[in-house]
This record gives sequence, structure tokens and C-alpha cells, in this order.
Amino acid sequence: MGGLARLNLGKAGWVEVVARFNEIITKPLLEGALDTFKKYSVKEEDVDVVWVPGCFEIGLVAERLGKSRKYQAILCIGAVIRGDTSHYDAVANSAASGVLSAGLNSGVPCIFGVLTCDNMEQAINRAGGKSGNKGAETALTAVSLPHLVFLLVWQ
Ligand code: INI
Repeated sequence: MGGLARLNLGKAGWVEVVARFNEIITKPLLEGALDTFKKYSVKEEDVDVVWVPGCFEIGLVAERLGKSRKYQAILCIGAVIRGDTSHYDAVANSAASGVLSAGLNSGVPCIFGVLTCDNMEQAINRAGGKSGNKGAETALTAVSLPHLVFLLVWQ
């Protein structure tokens, strides 16, 4: 019997934590993720979506959701776009370390789907444009990673 067949994740679903800041980018990233879930036969009712103001808030919310034990993976979606000041670095670094901490502290895979781009064009290209859809990639990671974590912990 393969590893996947031995899984018993019960009713654990999926949740997307999505930043509203730069919504013109984060919405297509979310749609890309939802479309990919559909392709992998994940039911719509098994995917929750939680909106947060910006990427800075993603880690806090992801950690709380992880600790709720309701989800087998948390997809963290946002877009940080460089401006004239160093604010970009603060938000991008906080988002990355927040998502990492959320996964480590909750034990639930928190997938990093935050774009960090120099300009809007780069972001558009990665939100369904010529460089693909990074949101779709988060869903692909989400359908594979929990199995690995589960097997490492329980086998
Ligand atoms: N939030 C983003 O998600 N992306 C950004 O590019 C961004 N910039 O550039 O400022 C941003 N700022 C808001 C931040 O995430 C917080 O929501 C805000 O500071 C309140 O804590």
C-alpha cells in the first residue's frame, strides 16, 4: 500500500490566506489556486478563503488557522511590489518569516505564495500572464506537501 493510501486526514480541508493589498494581483493568484484544486478533485466546500489587509498580517492569521487543526495545508497568497522606499523590504521579509514561523509553530504546511516583485509588470506576468500563475503553483504544493509531512511524523 502506498503512502497516499494510508493517509487518514479526516475532514481536514484547505485554507487560503489572501492579502487584499494589491488585490488586482492577489485575486488572479487565488483564482489560479482554486482552479488547480478543482483539477485535483478537491471539493469547493473543502477550501476556505480568509482575506487579510496585507502581506504583513498573513503570518499571524496563518499560524492561528494552523493551530486550529482544521486544515491540512495553508496557502499564503500576497503580492509585495517595490516602491520608492525600503517599506517593500520590511513587508516582504516579514511576510516570508511570518509564513515560515506559522508552519514551524503549527506543524501544518504553510505554503509561500507571496510574490515579491520590482514592478507591477513582473507581478502581472506571474499572476496568470506570460510567466504562469504562482497561485496555481501554491495549490500544487498544497496537494503534495501535507502527505510528506504526515508520513514523516506518523510513519
Ligand atoms: N502589503 C502588501 O501585501 N503588499 C505591499 O506591497 C505592501 N506595501 O508595499 O506597502 C503592503 N503593505 C501593507 C502591509 O502588508 C500591512 O497590511 C500594513 O502595514 C498594516 O499592518
